[in-house]
Amino acid sequence: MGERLVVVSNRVAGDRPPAGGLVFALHDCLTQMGGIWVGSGADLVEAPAPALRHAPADGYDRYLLDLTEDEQAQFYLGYSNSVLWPLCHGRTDLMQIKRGQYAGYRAVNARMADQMLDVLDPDDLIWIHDYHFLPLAEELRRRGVTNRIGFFLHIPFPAGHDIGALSQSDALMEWLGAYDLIGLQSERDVAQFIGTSRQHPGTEILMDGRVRMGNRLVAVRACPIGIDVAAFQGEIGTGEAVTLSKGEKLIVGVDRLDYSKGLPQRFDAMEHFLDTRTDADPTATFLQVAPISRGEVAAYQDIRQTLEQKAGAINGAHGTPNWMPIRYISQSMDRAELAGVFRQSAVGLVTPLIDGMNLVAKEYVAAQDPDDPGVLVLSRLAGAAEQMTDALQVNPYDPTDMGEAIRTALAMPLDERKARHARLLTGAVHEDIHWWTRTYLDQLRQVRAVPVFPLSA
Ligand code: GDG
Repeated sequence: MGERLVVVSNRVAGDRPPAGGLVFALHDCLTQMGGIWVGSGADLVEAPAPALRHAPADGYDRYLLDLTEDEQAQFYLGYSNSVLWPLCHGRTDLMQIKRGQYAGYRAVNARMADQMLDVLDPDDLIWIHDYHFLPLAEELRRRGVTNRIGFFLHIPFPAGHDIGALSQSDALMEWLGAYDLIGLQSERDVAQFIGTSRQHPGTEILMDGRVRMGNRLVAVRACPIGIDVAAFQGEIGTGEAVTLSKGEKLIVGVDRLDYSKGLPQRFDAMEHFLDTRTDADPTATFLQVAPISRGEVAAYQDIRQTLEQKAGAINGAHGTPNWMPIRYISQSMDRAELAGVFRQSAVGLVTPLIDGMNLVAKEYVAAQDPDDPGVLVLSRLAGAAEQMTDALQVNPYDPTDMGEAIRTALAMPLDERKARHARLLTGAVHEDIHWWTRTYLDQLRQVRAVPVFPLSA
């Protein structure tokens, strides 16, 4: 049998075309290459099924592990999103370590490995995604799987000093040692990984950039995810436009409602801009779209309240009967509408406190009119900042810095806007989503974590 691609990720595309981000990228890759996609089902079940549920899709096969309510609580909302997500985003203060979560996380990974054995072939190229399934390769290896297994972490690799907050910090490195290739979003993440590896017993950094982990050699590479530029541009013009008055400029932010996205600081930046406004500044309305995600986790409820209060206070202080400076929407928008709003906006604000990559930054650039483009204001702490050096880069913790960047962006001459945009667009087109999958999978085919002698035999 020839090579077949097996992708594993928590979310799997449903029957309708996927809306964005990771799911879109993997759907696109599998549609082109064929293969199978393994992940969690959308609905909860009463009791675990004895096998993965087969759900064919157009061009590839899906196999779903349906979670019980308890597994959803411990594996997904618990260990994945209340422990690993805050850890990787530098928010150890928001970690909610509770009894049963870790066991639930391990149990779902073990069950996934057990049930995957029924669908795996010896020549399969296995590509596991994200923090939900960190231990999956180790589980598969224990069951005798010798295939090449790659991992891609979509979120930042945790800082060395934060990892101590994870009760299973040693296990983390052992899980990673079971892969052949660890893909990370940015060079910053690779540096974090190397720094952490140095402190981990039994791990050694080799001259060729590989890492000896226990008795295996693992390759670690930065491979920044991109978008399908043409597909996103194809959405423009099909959605409804935002109504603005004459001369009014639009500033846009689009993020899942998440504490890593720097939204309170962004609202403060808008407040700074309004507080220091002069007659030279145009009237600018800030539209923030922030669909609720992980609403069951307490930290996500808190951020929502904070934003509602800030929006109300800023509008109360600066609004007039005919104009409100902030339009804040906590519902999801249609993708076509989103593309149109990006196109209409003079400024795109993408200011996460930390982010693995951030696809909105790339989508904003893709959506601009090259003859009259808007300006991207980008956090220097987003993974995307390494590639997108022609954005106006800001410190997302500093509302004054961001407020002044809004002013600079609104006043930027057309020539400079065009030059910056052209370079950003060239980058987004060159390192797009197809480049990402091709580059990652080519590397996975080339590397092999050959077993070597243990360090201290
Ligand atoms: C993780 C990492 C990394 C948002 N609101 C709406 C909507 N979106 C779409 C955006 C974009 C996607 O969701 C969000 O992607 P991001 O990359 O910005 O962020 P995460 O969800 O945190 O993704 C991140 C990514 O994985 C991929 O590796 O870049 O760093 O955290 O596509 O447009 N789409 C629609 N309506 C909305 O209201 N239709």
